[in-house]
Amino acid sequence: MFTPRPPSRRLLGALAATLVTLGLGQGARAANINFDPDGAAGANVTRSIVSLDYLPGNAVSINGGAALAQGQTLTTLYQAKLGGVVVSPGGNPTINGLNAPGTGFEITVVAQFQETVISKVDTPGGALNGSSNVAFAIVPGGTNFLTIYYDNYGAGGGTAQSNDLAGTGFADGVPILQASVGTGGTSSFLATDLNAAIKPDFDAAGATNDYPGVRSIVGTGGFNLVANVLSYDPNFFQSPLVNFVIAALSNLKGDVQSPFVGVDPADVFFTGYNPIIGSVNGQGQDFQFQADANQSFNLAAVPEPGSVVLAFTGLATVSLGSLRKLLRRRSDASVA
Ligand SMILES: [Ca+2]
Ligand SMILES: [Ca+2]
Ligand SMILES: [Ca+2]
Repeated sequence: MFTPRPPSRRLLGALAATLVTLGLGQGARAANINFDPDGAAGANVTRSIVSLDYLPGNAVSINGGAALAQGQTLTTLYQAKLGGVVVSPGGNPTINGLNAPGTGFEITVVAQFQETVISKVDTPGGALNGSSNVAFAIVPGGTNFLTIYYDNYGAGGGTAQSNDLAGTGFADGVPILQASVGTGGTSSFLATDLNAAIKPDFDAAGATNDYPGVRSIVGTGGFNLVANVLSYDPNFFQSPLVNFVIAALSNLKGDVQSPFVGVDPADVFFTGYNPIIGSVNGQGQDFQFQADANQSFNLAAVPEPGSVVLAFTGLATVSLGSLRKLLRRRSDASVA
């Protein structure tokens, strides 16, 4: 099995510096990007897209279960497959072969990052309710990466179409974008039935309860990851990417929620991690939840000719000033 290697610290440091000097320092701008879902070699055409629209996928916060406490930092894993693209002015064009069983191709996203509990408000409630409202900040450190794969599984070659229930096939094929999950992101979750004696089934997705006997607390939330692009394949991403936002924000729509209703809970994550949720998800060690995200992009801002001229003028002024100072010191020294 191919396990994605997290980018080295040195590379991340270099990236951060580059972002400040080239991209974010000059104000990256949100924009449509040109995206070819099967690369230059595949039959699908390049489109100007507003966002990548992922299908509901799986996330797990390790140690995010019953013992979750304010100030705690925990690791979260996320994996999902692309369902389509959103174009402007509105629409989801058909992408031929995307997720076609056996014969097609897929685009999958996997991420690992750390988050810290910045607030946790528990409300006792009555016999049925009892709520907990938790807010997180995405923090640097630990193993941190986000990778998008293109996998032409229909062509053979030993890769696999991803399987949500098994949790397999998400980190194979060809990496077409590598990023680090940066600071500035947030996430939240509101659990609403902590006191209920009988919790709903953990797996209410599809025709089958694949986790008989396992139940879950009920709640919804959202996340908003800001990721910095380390590298990308220009055969797929045909715009100068700087960073992007991958978000599942609509609490009402249940973009983040448990129990699972729109996708089967994964047995294992792409790192090989088996969630430890116990008999009630959210009351054991880990917390596993459904996450339905969209990804929108920021492009490098092209500096205007005027600002470049000003910058050079500024440098010239400093240099001339230093020169004058130096000359003055020399003449002072010669007087003394
Ligand atoms: Ca193509
Ligand atoms: Ca795959
Ligand atoms: Ca199921």
